Amino acid sequence: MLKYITAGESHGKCMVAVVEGFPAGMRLDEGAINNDLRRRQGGAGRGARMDIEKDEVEILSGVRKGITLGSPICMRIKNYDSGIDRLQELTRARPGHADLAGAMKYGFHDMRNVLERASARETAARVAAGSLAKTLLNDFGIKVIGYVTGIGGVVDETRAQATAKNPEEVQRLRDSSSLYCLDKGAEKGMLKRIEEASEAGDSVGGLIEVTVYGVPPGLGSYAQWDRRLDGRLAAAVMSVQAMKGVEIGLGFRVAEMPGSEVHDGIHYDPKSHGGVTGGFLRKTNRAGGLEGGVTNGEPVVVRAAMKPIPTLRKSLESVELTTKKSASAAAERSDVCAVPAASVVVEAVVSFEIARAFMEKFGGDSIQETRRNLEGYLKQVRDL
Ligand code: EPS
Repeated sequence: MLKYITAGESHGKCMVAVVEGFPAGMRLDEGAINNDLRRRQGGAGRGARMDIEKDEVEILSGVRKGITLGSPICMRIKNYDSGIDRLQELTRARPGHADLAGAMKYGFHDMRNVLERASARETAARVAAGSLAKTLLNDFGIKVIGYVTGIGGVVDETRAQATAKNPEEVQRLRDSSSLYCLDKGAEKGMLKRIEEASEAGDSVGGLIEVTVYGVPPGLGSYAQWDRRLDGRLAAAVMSVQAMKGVEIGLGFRVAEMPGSEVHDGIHYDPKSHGGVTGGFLRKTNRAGGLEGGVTNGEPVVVRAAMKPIPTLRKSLESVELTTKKSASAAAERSDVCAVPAASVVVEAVVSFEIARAFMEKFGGDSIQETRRNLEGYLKQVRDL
């Protein structure tokens, strides 16, 4: 089974991702991983730490002459701001961070022991793993694109059209925006909101959407609760630091609308989807590409809500752990808005989960074997 773990503290020596179960025979695209790492460091609203770090992946195992071997792939990203043992104690928990809950759980008096691992710095390792998964998916014509759809209450209302546009156009729009947003007008309003928050010593959250194009039908399963792909995607996305909500397709809006306006009618055109769905198609995609926890061949659409970064210059109320007296929360250096960066992380975890479901369905120890299995299955779908 395809899986990964990460290791590393925010100001330790490095961040590490180990990917296990990756098939042999794939050309590993180090440049693509580094490009995603660079994107994760960017986006307007980032703080001073990102001027220090220069995230680049070093591949330590699982690859020979640029080709995967089927063995675990270990990837390391160096931390330049790495003085973990010299950093001062944290005894005034920051509301919204893992500080206090983590201190109670592990019995730490110094909450730096919590924040170092809870920090979103860990997402650099997740992006490396997700980017690797994305290379695998690209090989099979599946494209995963994450973009920002809202910041601090300014929402890109045009975003719903992303699924109708072709993926190249969506990626071009995303990559030409300083906030990884598809609409210039909305971007302007979002930038203003970040500036206002920055001036006020505050922070802002936002909305992220990820669309997966070219997914074959049949990933995930309705046969058991923990095989439903919508549930697995939701868990993966919710596990990203600062996420507070996840939606698939119409998401929460389904609760307000009648059934006749929620479900996607079924049509048939043998030429649709390049034959991947056996000719079945939908003219709408309100289900976000998932029915019964199984992909139906339409683009998978996942949305996430990110809370504002909880480290504020304008400190929140807290309690000093030693004296138990009221004190303002520790005001560490921080980002004002990390929504663009988080869109790269959500794109990465969605990519990994789709790749995991893809490998579960088609299996194979080598890419060639996986491809044979996929082709056999697509013939079965066409002959339905
Ligand atoms: C983070 C706090 C900041 C962010 C960090 C996440 O770091 P520092 O405490 O060193 O100023 O910059 O994000 C990253 C380092 C990163 O690579 O994204 C936190 O507390 O979660």
